Amino acid sequence: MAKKKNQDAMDLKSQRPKRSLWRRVVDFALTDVNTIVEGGLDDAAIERLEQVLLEADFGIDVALELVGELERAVERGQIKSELDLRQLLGDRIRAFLTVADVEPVAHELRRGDSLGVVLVLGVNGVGKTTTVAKLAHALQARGDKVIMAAADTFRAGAQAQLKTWADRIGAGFVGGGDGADPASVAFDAIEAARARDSDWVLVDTAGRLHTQSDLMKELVKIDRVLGRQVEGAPHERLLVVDATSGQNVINQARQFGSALPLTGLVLAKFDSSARAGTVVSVVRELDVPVRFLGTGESVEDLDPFSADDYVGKILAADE
Ligand SMILES: Nc1nc2c(ncn2[C@@H]2O[C@H](COP(=O)(O)OP(=O)(O)O)[C@@H](O)[C@H]2O)c(=O)[nH]1
Ligand SMILES: [Mg+2]
Repeated sequence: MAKKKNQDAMDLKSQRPKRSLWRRVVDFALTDVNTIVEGGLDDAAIERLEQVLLEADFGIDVALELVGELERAVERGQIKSELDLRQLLGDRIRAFLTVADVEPVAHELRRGDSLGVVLVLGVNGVGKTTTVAKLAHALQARGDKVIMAAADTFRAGAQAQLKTWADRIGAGFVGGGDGADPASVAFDAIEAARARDSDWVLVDTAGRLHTQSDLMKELVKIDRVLGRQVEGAPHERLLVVDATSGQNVINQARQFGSALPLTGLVLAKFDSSARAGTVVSVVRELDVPVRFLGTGESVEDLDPFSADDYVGKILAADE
């Protein structure tokens, strides 16, 4: 479990540090910002800018909107310097990331009076189990008592993987063995939390069953069992997505989101080759806020998501 946090994200093909979105906008799309300030955006520059935004996975709608806004601002003479340009992009991207009815402290997990129940969802391999471990670690570090529930009973070894994390973190563990009924694991975990006076139950789930509809049915069943046992549970339904998988993330979010109302997204693997725009297009498309970024493989590698930090990072002036 190497910690990669301190390494610069690398563009694997070129082995050079990855350029920030801002650098790419300036270097590839708007080769000479002064010309644009004076003479406006010509078709070639517009096309290059769209290209840069699409390559960064903003998706077609957001890319077109951003370019349109920029064009209008240039026409109105509102862009007088590189700084104006950067500010405009930053403001627009920040606006895209703002979901209407989200509390300001988006990373605080919602909970009930006696117990907080968090259901963690997502397709295979995206980082669900690791995210459960990271959340458990963060909650335990502030003095809360956590039970990790292994409701992925489908994939061989999934139970053992979660148990290993629980032991390492010092959290409680409830499982049912490979092949057990996941809803009964969820049930047992709530019972155990009451018996042990725990503060949280974090439910890890399967990412794949025999069919997609089997999976969704199972998740809905787990959800219902949790809701019957604890008022308002699950208080969070977090969808974990792999930040490197680009626009596929949107399809995943749509599928899970149509089975259960999601309360937030966790973008795992944000440390590797995440493209800047994925976050923006997902939030825009689904109106579900990003709550955390996974930034590595160890338990500390989970950052609360902040739109300001995010925009600051992707529009950083230096490479
Ligand atoms: N680099 C990196 N790797 C991660 C991150 N989160 C999970 N992983 C790795 O992704 C792989 C799959 O993770 P896992 O939690 O088992 O996925 P699950 O199938 O959704 O439960 C493992 O090798 C994890 O170490 C992350 O934020 N960054
Ligand atoms: Mg797993």
